[in-house]
Order: sequence, then structure tokens, then C-alpha cells
Amino acid sequence: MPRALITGITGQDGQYLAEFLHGRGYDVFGVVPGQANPRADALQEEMPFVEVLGADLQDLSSLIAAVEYSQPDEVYNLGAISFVPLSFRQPELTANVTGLGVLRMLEAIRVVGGRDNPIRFYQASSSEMFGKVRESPQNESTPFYPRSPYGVAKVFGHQITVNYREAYGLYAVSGILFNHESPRRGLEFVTRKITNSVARIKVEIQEELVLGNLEARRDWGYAEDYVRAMWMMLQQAEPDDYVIATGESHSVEEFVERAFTAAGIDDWRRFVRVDPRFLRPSDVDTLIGDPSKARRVLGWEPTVSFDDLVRLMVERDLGAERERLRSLAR
Ligand code: NAP
Ligand code: F7E
Repeated sequence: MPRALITGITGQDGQYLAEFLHGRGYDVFGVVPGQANPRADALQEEMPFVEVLGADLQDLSSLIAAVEYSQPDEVYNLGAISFVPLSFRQPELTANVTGLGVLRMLEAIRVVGGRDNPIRFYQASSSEMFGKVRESPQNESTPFYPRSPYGVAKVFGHQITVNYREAYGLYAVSGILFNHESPRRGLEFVTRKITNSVARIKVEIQEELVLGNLEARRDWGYAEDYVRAMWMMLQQAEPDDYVIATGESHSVEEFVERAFTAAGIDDWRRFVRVDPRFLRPSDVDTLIGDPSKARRVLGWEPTVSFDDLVRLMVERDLGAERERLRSLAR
């Protein structure tokens, strides 16, 4: 059985990746930080096949112990402070976890793996590295111009991964993933905030949806498609970096409009208010990825369209809200 170690296993991507790898016969080990992490309990209940290891991206010795114990064929580094507004409020923490955490994971692999290191490493790089974009669409050679402490930390993680590949011959790749969403997306991110609020407005337990920058444009895909791409990258003969995106860009406003429409509400403007509290000190205005290398080399294709993504997230949130109300009434 192949063995995989995942950091960030309690997050959106970690959960989908754990299920995907388990389905392919992997033994799955997951790094979870904290001494009584409530997300670890939820994970164990939903995915008893995962072996949870207590470790933290801020603590090299705990990562070395996790690699020694799990003896992985593949390591997926998905752990991060991933919410951009938090990175403005806690930039040092973000640099430590999202940036230096990558270096620590690479060091753990280098030290434990020894000379003829067979461990394959995946780094979760991000389209946020393109920030104030230098060209459109963005591909693997587009220069980086990050616009947040999160984006800056991801550039460090990306470049240190390239450096360990070149300096030590590690099999290390970075997937430059554009935004990807799902019903498992955290409620703090704009797509899930919208679909969850639309569902609550529909069942009349919430009155309004308060947002920030409605004009920002993103290339939004579906998370399950994107974790499949991570695995595909590690199955190639040679390690390389890939952009994963749909090649389509939509505004936050378009997402809002489609979400209300999916819930059968036409006059969305009645329910939406803009509050400067949700604006960022500097934002990424527009992103659109060029996934042609992933198409050509990996044979990867996204399977869920923008409309279907919005619809599936609204339907899932609406179903959950209705079920919650039913159980309260029982
Ligand atoms: P997510 O849902 O926010 O999950 C982040 C994970 O990181 C959580 O499991 C969290 O654990 C863990 N984590 C936080 N601090 C940690 C620490 N000190 N040590 C170990 N683990 C720690 O993120 P996601 O959306 O699944 O994204 C996965 C990765 O891809 C992240 O690196 C993100 O930056 C990157 N990325 C995401 C997207 C996207 O659109 N989703 C696009 C490009 C790149 P707890 O919550 O249990 O503490
Ligand atoms: O914001 C605007 C906001 O927080 C998208 C992370 O997974 O993807 C994610 O980062 C846009 C921004 O995602 C609200 O200003 C408007 O322009 O959903 P988001 P993000 O910042 O793009 C990348 C690829 C990652 O790597 C990150 O880890 O939406 N926006 N109003 C809002 N955003 C939020 N969160 N909340 C609002 O009320």
C-alpha cells in the first residue's frame, strides 16, 4: 500500500484529498495542530481510516517525528494560515506557518529521507502569488506580485520548494492553484459566505448579506477536481510546477447574483449591503489562470462549471439549513 502524509487534513482540500487517496488504496496519515483540536475529532468521526498525528508546521521536531512515524511515499503540504484578511492581522504568524512551515516540512523530508530520498513532496502554492497581475491569463512563468502577507509567504514557500528540488534533488512540486470551492469551504471565504447566507435568507432566518469588494474577479473551480490534480502532479516521471485553473473569470457580484437565482430569489440587491469593514488594505483585483500545461502534460480537466459550482453549493447549504430547522421543530 502506498503511504501519504497530509498537513492541513482538517481543511477543505485535506478532507477531499484524504478521501481521494483512501479510494486509491493509500494508507493516509494526517497532521493536526493543537492539543484538543475539535476539527480532529470531527475528522476522525467522518474518516476513521485516517491516522491522525499531532504536529505543527511551526515545530520542526514534530514534523520530523511525523515523517519518521508515517514513512510516507508522498507528502502533501496543505497546512497554512490561508485566510487573506487574517494574514493582514497576524502577518508574523502567517509568515511562520504559511512560509517557514514549507521550509520545515522540506527539511523534515530531507533529513529523514536521507541520500536517495524517495519521498515525493507537494506544496500548495496559490494564485495569490500573482496578486497585482503582470499579464493575463497567468501561467507558470508569469512573474509574482503578491498583495498580502499571505501572498508573500506563499511566494517564499513556492521558491524554497523549487530550491530544494534543484539543490538537493528532492522530488518536490508546487501546484499553483487558483481559487477552488465546495460545500466544505470555510464560512469565512466569500463563496461559502454567500451560499450559506443565501440559504439562510431563503429560509427566513437571516435578513441581509454584508460583503466587501463586489468587483473583485476570481477564477473559481471545484475543490475535488483540484485535489485530483495534486495527486496527478506527483505521479509524473519528473517533478515540475503546474497552474490549475478553469480559464474563466467571474466577479463576486456575478457569484452573488447566480447564488440568489439558484435559490429562486430574483431581486438580490434588496438583500445585499456593502460594508468597508470587509475591504482589504490591498486586494487582488482580478485573476484568470491558463491551465494549458496541466491539460497537456497531466491530462487534467476541470469537470464542474461556474454555474454548476454555485448551484451545488447553494443546494447543499439550503438542504443543511432546512434539515436544521426540521430537527429543531422535532
Ligand atoms: P483551509 O481549509 O483553510 O485549511 C488549512 C489547514 O491548515 C487546516 O487544516 C488547518 O488546521 C491547517 N493549519 C493551520 N495552521 C497550522 C499549523 N500551524 N500547523 C499545521 N497545520 C495548520 O485551506 P484549504 O482551502 O483546504 O487550502 C489548502 C492549502 O491550499 C492551503 O495551504 C491554502 O493556502 C492553499 N490554497 C488554497 C486555495 C483555495 O482556493 N482553497 C487555492 C490555492 C492555494 P486546523 O484548522 O485544524 O487548525
Ligand atoms: O476572497 C472579495 C475579497 O476570501 C475573494 C484563499 O483560499 O483563494 C482564497 O483567497 C474575493 C476577494 O478568497 C468579501 O476582497 C468581497 O477579492 O474568498 P476570498 P481569496 O482572498 O481569493 C486563494 C487562491 C488562496 O490561496 C487563499 O488561501 O472576494 N470579498 N466581500 C470578500 N471576501 C471575503 N472573504 N468576505 C467578504 O465579505
